[in-house]
Amino acid sequence: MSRTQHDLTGRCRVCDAPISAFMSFGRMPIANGFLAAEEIANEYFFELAPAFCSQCSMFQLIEQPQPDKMFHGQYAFYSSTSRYMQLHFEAFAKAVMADVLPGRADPFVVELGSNDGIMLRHFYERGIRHLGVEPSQNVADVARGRGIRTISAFFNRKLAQDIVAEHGRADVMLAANVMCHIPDLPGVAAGARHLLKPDGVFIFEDPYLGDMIAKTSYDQVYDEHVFIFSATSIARAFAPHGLELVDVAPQITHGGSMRYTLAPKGSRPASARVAEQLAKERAQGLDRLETYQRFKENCEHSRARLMQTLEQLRKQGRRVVGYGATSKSTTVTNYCGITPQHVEFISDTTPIKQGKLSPGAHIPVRPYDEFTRAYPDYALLFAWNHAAEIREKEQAFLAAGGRWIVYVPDVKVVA
Ligand code: DWN
Ligand code: ZN
Repeated sequence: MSRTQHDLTGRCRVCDAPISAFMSFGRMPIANGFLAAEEIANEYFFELAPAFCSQCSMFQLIEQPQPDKMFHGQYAFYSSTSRYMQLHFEAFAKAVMADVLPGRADPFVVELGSNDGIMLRHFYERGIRHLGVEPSQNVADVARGRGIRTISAFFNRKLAQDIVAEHGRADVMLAANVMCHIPDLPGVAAGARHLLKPDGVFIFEDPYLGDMIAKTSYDQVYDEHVFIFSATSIARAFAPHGLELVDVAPQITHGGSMRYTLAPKGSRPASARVAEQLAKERAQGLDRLETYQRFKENCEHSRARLMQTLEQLRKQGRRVVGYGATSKSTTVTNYCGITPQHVEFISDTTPIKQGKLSPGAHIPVRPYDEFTRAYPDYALLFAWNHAAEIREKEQAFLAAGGRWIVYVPDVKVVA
């Protein structure tokens, strides 16, 4: 029997309280499941429905595909495709070296979901002991090719024990845009507590729930993002495992992210920023179900506005091309009903995506030169989180009369 919106219920992945979906984005394919025409018949779909746990405040998916359907030897996202993100991770690594590593003898740094080594390379280049844990073989191979020590595995308590047995405990654990992908958050928290030294720290960042709610950036919700975190939910999820939230730092990456620092309870004082952030989240209503019911209405409104714009341009015979075959765009195209009649193709610089069709909507993905060779009238900015970098390099598109269609925080056509 196929499940409907009404029976989308389950148990909180963190605290086990009963939860139910407050909305459904409908039938969704794997966000990074770019495919060939002959694979369409076997395309996998699931129901993308988020829930909010009133007990621990965790925003989560009711249903998530099996991890090996999403992270495997053909994983389509290579972190190093954005120059700005390279700079961001260099700064992140340097901040860790300056703030945490001084005074530590032969420190050991472990990164979860280290992808192609975009952050660990800075530790490797300085001869710092490091280990990447990356389940997607193809991106891990890129890191290994650069000399970065990487194992291909999913992190959990058992793996933490194996790492301790082979390398000893970690001074620092890092993760960027990874923790929100792991359904067994309690298992990772327990593994982290085991792996960390008593004075170690776990620093990770992920898209921030407060930004997603404020900007109606619903495209952060897709199969890989089983959670969207807040300081409130992170503090509550890690406390039972002896890890305390001791710092938070907002980031501009991925449309608004938060960096969380956790440490063994009592090992260091919590910064005043933590209490401030928790108060801010209460004021925003992140701990109340009504906030998510309003978010649902905002999503519906955004969808209507975007489709109205695209339909109008289609009727006028304008050429619209998508910019950036992001994971996020899979939610947008499938939730809104965007077809190849609305968007001729999606331009993307990632070779593994090119020549394929976008998941579910089956819009062709083409190399970037096809965008520059004959500029469209409009470019739908699916990679809106990289807007600064993209607008800087696409001035010729605007000069040629091209216009951007953006949908975060509002649907707008901009020069
Ligand atoms: O959490 C995740 C984040 C970090 O990365 C993963 N679940 C998967 C992935 O999400 P995404 O695919 O939404 O990430 P991006 O960084 O928004 O993807 C950008 C896409 O756009 C890439 O396919 C590369 C492409 N691109 C491009 O064609 N031209 C990007 C830039 C900056 C460009 O100039
Ligand atoms: Zn809960």
